[in-house]
Amino acid sequence: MTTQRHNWTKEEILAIYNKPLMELLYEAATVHREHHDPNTVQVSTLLSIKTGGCPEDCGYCPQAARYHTDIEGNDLMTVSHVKAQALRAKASGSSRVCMGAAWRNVKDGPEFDQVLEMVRTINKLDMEVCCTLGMLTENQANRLAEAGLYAYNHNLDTSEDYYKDVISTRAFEDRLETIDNVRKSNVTVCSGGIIGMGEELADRAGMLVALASLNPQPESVPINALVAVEGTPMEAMEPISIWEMIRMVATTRIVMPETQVRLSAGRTEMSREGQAMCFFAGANSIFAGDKLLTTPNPDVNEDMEMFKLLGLNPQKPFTKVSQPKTVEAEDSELQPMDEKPKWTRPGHKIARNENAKVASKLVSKE
Ligand code: SAM
Ligand code: DTB
Ligand code: SF4
Repeated sequence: MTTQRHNWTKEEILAIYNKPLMELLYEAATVHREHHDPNTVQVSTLLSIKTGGCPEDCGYCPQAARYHTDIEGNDLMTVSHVKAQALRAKASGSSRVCMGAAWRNVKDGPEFDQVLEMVRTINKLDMEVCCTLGMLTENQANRLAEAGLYAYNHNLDTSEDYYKDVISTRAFEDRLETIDNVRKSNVTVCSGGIIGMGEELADRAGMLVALASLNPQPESVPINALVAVEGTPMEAMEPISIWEMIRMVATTRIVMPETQVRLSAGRTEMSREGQAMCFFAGANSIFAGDKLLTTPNPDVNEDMEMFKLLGLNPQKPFTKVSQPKTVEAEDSELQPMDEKPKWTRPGHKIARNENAKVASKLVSKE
């Protein structure tokens, strides 16, 4: 079985999602341990550098100018304000700052230059920098890369089929094009979606098909639960149950074993027990800080207490180590084990790091 399989079908993914819960958890936790340290969780802090007034019509979003929500719009933040916020985030244990702008797309000019300066500034603080600024050209992606951007977030949000029911001002294809532009630069891809927008299970599976078929798969996949904000077309949407989040996280982990699965919007509604099950099912990243972009998020101190309770450690910046891959290969290609990572199941053969060619197609002996 290859580590990154790009030809998952919707039916296969639905079958995984609908497994008896204990089977699903066991399978997801097993995949998780083969590729990640189960006790390490990456922590990102969101910063809304340009809030509100967006021309798009994303049905879930409180920042769309056309909806009457309570959020306070702002102009682009100054670089010094961003630096101060990044320092706070670092002091509270975050390894990454993710800057969001309520833009349809990036426009070349002084505002983009200011964002590039923000990226350079945070980079100098020895933190990973992520941006989510809407659609990007290849040239803009390269300029962000040169400034030191680590990741670009651009969510598919839902399946291609359901996309038009959620957003009419751009198409699913446009999202894929931006992701492709990011992929051509050396910035890592962060792309995921939202559950609880009235979609069918088949749409959740469809979104995972689209994400998993990206080659390579995104380095990180945020799974958001809809935050139903008054004034948006989705204000009256029923909240999802924690079991749906656990199933979605577990399924994402199984179909994208190497990716960092981020438990994103919606954590204020989740108990510690619920979040613990998500971490067990393969979530290994969160957004921390008392605000997401415009809506509330758990208090940092409460998150750190939860980490302590669960024995989780925040990941240090720039330390993501991909675990050896598990694919079909001849036994003869394998080198003897040097040292087995403590989170790898017994019976799995591990390649020596120096044997990079073979390491990229290691074997799982089941
Ligand atoms: N404007 C850029 C864009 O759309 O790509 C970047 C910012 S946008 C707010 C980033 C992501 O936040 C969206 O793609 C969506 O997945 C998520 N998001 C926005 N509003 C949300 C809500 N109410 N609940 C959950 N996720 C939400
Ligand atoms: C992502 O997938 N979730 C984050 C981040 N990427 C940019 C944003 C969540 C926003 C929730 C609604 C709000 O706070 O405005
Ligand atoms: Fe604008 Fe992004 Fe919100 Fe859509 S999700 S309305 S593009 S800020």
